[in-house]
Amino acid sequence: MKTLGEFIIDRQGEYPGATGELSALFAALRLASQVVHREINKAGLADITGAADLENVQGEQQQKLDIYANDKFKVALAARGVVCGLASEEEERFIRFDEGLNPDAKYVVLIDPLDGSTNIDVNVSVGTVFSVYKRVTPFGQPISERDFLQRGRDQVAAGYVIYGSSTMMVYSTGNGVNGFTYDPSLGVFCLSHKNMRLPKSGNIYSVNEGNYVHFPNGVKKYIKYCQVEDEATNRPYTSRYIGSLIADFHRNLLKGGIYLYPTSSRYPDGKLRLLYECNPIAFLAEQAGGKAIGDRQQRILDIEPRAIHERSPLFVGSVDMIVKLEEFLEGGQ
Ligand code: AHM
Ligand code: MG
Repeated sequence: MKTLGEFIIDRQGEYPGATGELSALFAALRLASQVVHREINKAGLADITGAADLENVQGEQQQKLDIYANDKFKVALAARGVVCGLASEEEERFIRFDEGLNPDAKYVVLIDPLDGSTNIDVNVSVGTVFSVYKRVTPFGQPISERDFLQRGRDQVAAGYVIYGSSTMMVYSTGNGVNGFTYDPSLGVFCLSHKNMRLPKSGNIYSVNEGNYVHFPNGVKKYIKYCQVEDEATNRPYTSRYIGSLIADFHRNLLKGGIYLYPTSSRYPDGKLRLLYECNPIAFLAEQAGGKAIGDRQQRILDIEPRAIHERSPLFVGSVDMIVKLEEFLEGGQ
């Protein structure tokens, strides 16, 4: 049995000149996620569920655990000395750690500390999703927004923690995807899913169909295609939607499937945030052999970001299913 810590040290040897900074960053993510795991497991017993009577910058109601998780990841990442700045779904502006604390740190992190947090109150899976880049601002100069507004293809690492029936961390540093299951009795993440591959095709589609009437035509037609009977292509597909991006993606990563969050009248630009939801998931999907596109069929990882909290439609999953969807997007407007 290999622990996450051992795995990271082994892998570091494969990168000549590695300084251990990325390993330290992962140690921070690991520690914060263990603390969040502990807290989530008390949901229902302690007074930690429900709304916090605060809104985030996007006008969304913050949950108590959103704020808790944000604080834990922020503190853990600041403390290791390897991160110069953090952008979070829960913070209006990026946070600087380069003033005094970590002036020479080379990484920036973008994070949704607790995604799908309304699922907490009903004991359904939630997650943390993160993205890591090298700063572009020269050392010695104050970091700026452009350190965060990098294209997804420039990610150094990305991953998520899923707090499900068990807690797992799944990540990639651009050399495949590996998954680690947390053993709370030992307090360690153990390598349980080596070199994860997204099946080339599948029979699961995941979308909030309640918004169907507001979807673009191509997406509507694709959903109908998923529902039509055809033995050769294993249709009708099965519909599975948890409403927690990480849990929906995780299932599809293991089983094969497609996740869709298109534009709708409520969310004309899509709901998911490009920088700390779409990009890390797209990076993992591609690293596992899958595909991730936006509504103009552009590769998610090639989108030039304009704002930290910018949204994007997202279609991600098994490559054959995304290619089929593209036919509908092309013809469907
Ligand atoms: P959040 O970051 O505020 O939790 O919202 C993101 C979540 C995703 O996890 C999930 O896929 C999506 O919102 C569900 O949205 P909807 O309820 O519109 O289907
Ligand atoms: Mg989110």
